[in-house]
This record gives sequence, C-alpha cells and structure tokens, in this order.
Amino acid sequence: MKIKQVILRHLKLDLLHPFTTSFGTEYDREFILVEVKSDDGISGWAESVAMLDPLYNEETVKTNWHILEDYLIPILLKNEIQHPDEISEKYFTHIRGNYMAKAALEGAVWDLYAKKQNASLSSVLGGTKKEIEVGVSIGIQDSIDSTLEIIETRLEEGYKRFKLKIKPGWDVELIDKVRKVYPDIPLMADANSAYTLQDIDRLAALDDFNLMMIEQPLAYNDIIDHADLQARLQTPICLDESIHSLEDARKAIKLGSCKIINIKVGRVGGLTQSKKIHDLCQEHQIPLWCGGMLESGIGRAHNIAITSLPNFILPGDTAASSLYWAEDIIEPEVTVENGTIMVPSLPGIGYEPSLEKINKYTTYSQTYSFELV
Ligand code: OSB
Ligand code: MG
Repeated sequence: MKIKQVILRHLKLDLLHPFTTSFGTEYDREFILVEVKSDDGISGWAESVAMLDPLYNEETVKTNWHILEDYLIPILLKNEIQHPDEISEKYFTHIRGNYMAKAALEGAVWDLYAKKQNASLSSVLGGTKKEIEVGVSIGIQDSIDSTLEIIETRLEEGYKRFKLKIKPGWDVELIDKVRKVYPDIPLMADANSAYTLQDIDRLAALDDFNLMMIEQPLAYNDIIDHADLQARLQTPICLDESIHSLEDARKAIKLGSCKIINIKVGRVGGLTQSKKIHDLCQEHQIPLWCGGMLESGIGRAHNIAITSLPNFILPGDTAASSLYWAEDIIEPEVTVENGTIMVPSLPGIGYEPSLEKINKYTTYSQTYSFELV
C-alpha cells in the first residue's frame, strides 16, 4: 500500500449537553480528522481522540498535530506498507508515547486497507459479532434527581449498562439513591482518577451496591496502588487511564490491579495494539469493553469495529450519535436499537464520511503529499 496524501482537518462540534467528569466539563469537541489517500484514489478515515487540554492524559489536539505533521506522516509517506500491523509494530516503534496521534493515523490506514480488500473493518480485525451491546456514560449532574431522570430516559431507550461519573462527595450517596430506585440495573462508576488510597474506606463503601465495576479510581498512571485497592474490594476494578500498552496490560494482570479492562483504541496506540491486548486479556479471562472519548461518527465507527471481537464481553460506551451531536459527520449516523448496534458489513468503517458536513465543521486543514517529503 502506497499512501500518496494525508489530509489533517481540525474540526469543532458542539456537544448537545455539557459532559462533566472529575477532571472538568466539556462543552464541545475539537479534534483532528485524518484522511489518508492511496494512489488509486481510495480514502481511509480516522479521528484523534486527544482532547483540547491535557486533563484525561498528557496528549492534546496541538501535540497530536505536531507529532502527526513532524514525525508520523513523513514516515508513512516514505514507506510502502504491506499490512497495517507494520505501522505500530515496525514504523512507529522508535517514537515514544503519543499513542492517540499514532492511533489516528494507523486507524485511517486500517480503514483504507479494509476498503482495498473490499471487506469490513470488523472482519479484517478478526471481529466475530454481527451486533454489539452498548451502555451510556452519564456525566456529573447538578443533582441526584436529574441523574435519575437521565437514567430513566436511557433505560427506556434500551441501553444495556449505566455508568455514572463519580468524584469525592458525588459518590456513595449518589449510588445509594440510584440503587434504591433501580435495584437491578447494570450499574458502574467511573472516577477518572479522583481518589487515592487514603479514600479506601469510601471506595470500600461502594461494595454494598452490587456495581459491575469501579473504573479508574486511583491515579491515571498507577497500577501498584490499584492492586492494593483491588485486594480490599469485592467490586471489580476496571482500568482505563493506566493502560497504554500490551506491557501495561500484562503487568496489571500480573499484579492483580484490575479484573476488567476498558480499551480505548486511541489510548493504546491503535487497532493493532488493541487486538494484541484483546488476545492477552482473552487468554487471562479478563473481560473487555470499549471505552469512549465523545467521538464523532468516524471514531464511533472504529469503536464498533473493534468491539466486534469476541472478548469485548461487556457493553461499551459507544452510544448513539444523537446523544452527542445535533448532526454527525457520517451517513448514516450511529443508531442504537434496544441497546444494540448492528456491526456494518460494508467495506472499511462501513459509514460514509459526509464531506459536506465535514467541511462545515472544519476550522483549518493541511494536506501532506508524497512528492513533498
Ligand atoms: O473516562 O471514559 C472516560 C469521556 C471523555 C474522557 C474520558 C472518558 C469519557 C467518557 C465518555 O466516559 C464516553 C463516551 O460517551 O464517549
Ligand atoms: Mg473512564
């Protein structure tokens, strides 16, 4: 495969509802859309999930643009690639970190590769499921009552699992009240690293509520304290922020830092590394689910494809486009029926990027061509 051209676009989409986590509130999403073009004129698409500010991890939209422009795109334009696995396994290995930037470019090549095989992205990744089950991630609200109202609506819409964002002071009472109204719903909490081991009693109090898991309670870069915490808790710990690689996953499993892992393709450096973590976790009976980063339809399509692999056992965070955006940039939008998304069988990501809508939300763009490298 010879990549002739890469186009980076900077887009801004307003969220329908602000999204609050323990680290801050998002009102919109600014992100980089990557388009790669081969010599036969086929395009592959992906998006970077890096946020505007380094609050979830250290990457940002600007650091991603820099790493893509100055390092990753030149490597891709200079080399002929036989298979997308080579990108993270061979060509990007000497560039440290910057996983979201790497994943964005690699993801676009995966889409292109699948289209060239006339196969769905799901099938070239080894996906086996024809449909996937999804839940929702519910941000921190002004009151417990408004949280209960959102749960009621999402329950009626059919979502299969309810994740509530928590932080110190918005935790035990919240979960207690939700459990009193909904004793049986699949419920979990995500702390986005808001606690330390000093909060162990508060976290242990959550054991009373039959949660499916507690996601990333401790530091964003920790797997040691999480092992101590897991030894004290009945509730499974799920790691998100702390897992960047196959090696991180191996060490976390070995230490007993978690019983579940949330895979975000961007956080772990792309689809190839996601597959490797998938296989390792399957071997160790660690169930997976696919996390979300408030993606546009392009990132959502990639999430659907990876979730079709067999060890994505638990419902993920890939909710319908209409929960986030007035209009999405793909056609058709991602829809959820009875908590289920049909995995597309069309070539590549299986949704058509709408150039008209993409142009509408693009604030600036840059084209990189083979001839100029
Ligand atoms: O921790 O899973 C997280 C959104 C932004 C950053 C981190 C997280 C999230 C979500 C939202 O939970 C998931 C989604 O609906 O896309
Ligand atoms: Mg999380």
